[in-house]
Amino acid sequence: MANLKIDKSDKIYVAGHNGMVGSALVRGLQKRGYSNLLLRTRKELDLLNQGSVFSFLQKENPRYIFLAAAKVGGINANNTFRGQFIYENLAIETNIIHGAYLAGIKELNFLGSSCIYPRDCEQPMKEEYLLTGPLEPTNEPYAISKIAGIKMCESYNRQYSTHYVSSMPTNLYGPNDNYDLNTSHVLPALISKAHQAKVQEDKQLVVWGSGKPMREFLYVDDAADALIHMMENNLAEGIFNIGTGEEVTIRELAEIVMAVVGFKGEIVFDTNKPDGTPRKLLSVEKLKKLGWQAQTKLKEGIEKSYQDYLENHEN
Ligand code: GFB
Repeated sequence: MANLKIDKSDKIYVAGHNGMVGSALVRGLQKRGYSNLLLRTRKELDLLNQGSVFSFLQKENPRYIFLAAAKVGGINANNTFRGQFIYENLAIETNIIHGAYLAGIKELNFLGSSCIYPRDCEQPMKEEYLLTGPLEPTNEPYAISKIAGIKMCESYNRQYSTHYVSSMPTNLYGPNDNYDLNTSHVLPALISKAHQAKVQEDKQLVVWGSGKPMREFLYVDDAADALIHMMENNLAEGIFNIGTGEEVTIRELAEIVMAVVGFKGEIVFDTNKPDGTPRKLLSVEKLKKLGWQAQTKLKEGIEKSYQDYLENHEN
């Protein structure tokens, strides 16, 4: 357990507050009455710049840090921008985690991803399966950077008695998602493609890969809720998976998206595109035992996301 309970007026730094997870965290924290949020845009603070990050943390000295800043993207972005994914994520993590330690900040929650687990991992994937086998090649640089972050938290806790925890969310979606078809994840891509196909009265929806991989999807406000729950429960160390415990095939996902969007054409699979990991279902028992469970059903979450797409991202 960490030292003291967090107070609603304590200064909380959300790194990456303009991203999908960071913005959901800000919504969630404000809803619960946290009134002292420390936020910096990329223009105000370059997280790749070690000196700037160190002096910012020294000066502001937040009580708690959510490390939600990261270079992220879907299967194509991960596979194409491999150098940027490993470098930028390592730089952001080392700057913030080491900077937090230097500034005497004891509590931090580091966000990773379910792709840290081995490609052919036993399912559902428990936290203890980390580093028990080779990784999925399409996102290995990203996964390695996130594993480094987990190990930094663990090592700093042991050597310096910090309370740095790591959270591993499954595939997230929701407001503020990225709809660029080259770099996005599958869910926003399918929402955008199905909508455009409906508007243009196309007959087909192109889905990458075989449609057979299975994925677990969590609405981002639920993920934020889990992260705040972790903070409020004073968790002090370890890895915590965040997911729904339920999975669908990519084909099933495309069918749900088509039903929500109202596109009635047929699905065609572009098998020149990679499938990636065959399955990655998280075991969510650890957080469940601590009283947290996802609330938003997949169809309901997709309906909300489609609404956000129509209001904010269609053009
Ligand atoms: O969401 P996604 O890009 O990433 O793709 P991953 C999931 C599955 O959906 C893959 C298929 O099998 C894709 O081939 N898919 C079908 C599509 N149609 C599309 C499409 O139009 N766009 C996209 N993007 N996919 C990422 C990792 O893995 O997930 C990251 O690369 C991270 O490291 C993140 O862990 C959560 O689930 O395969």
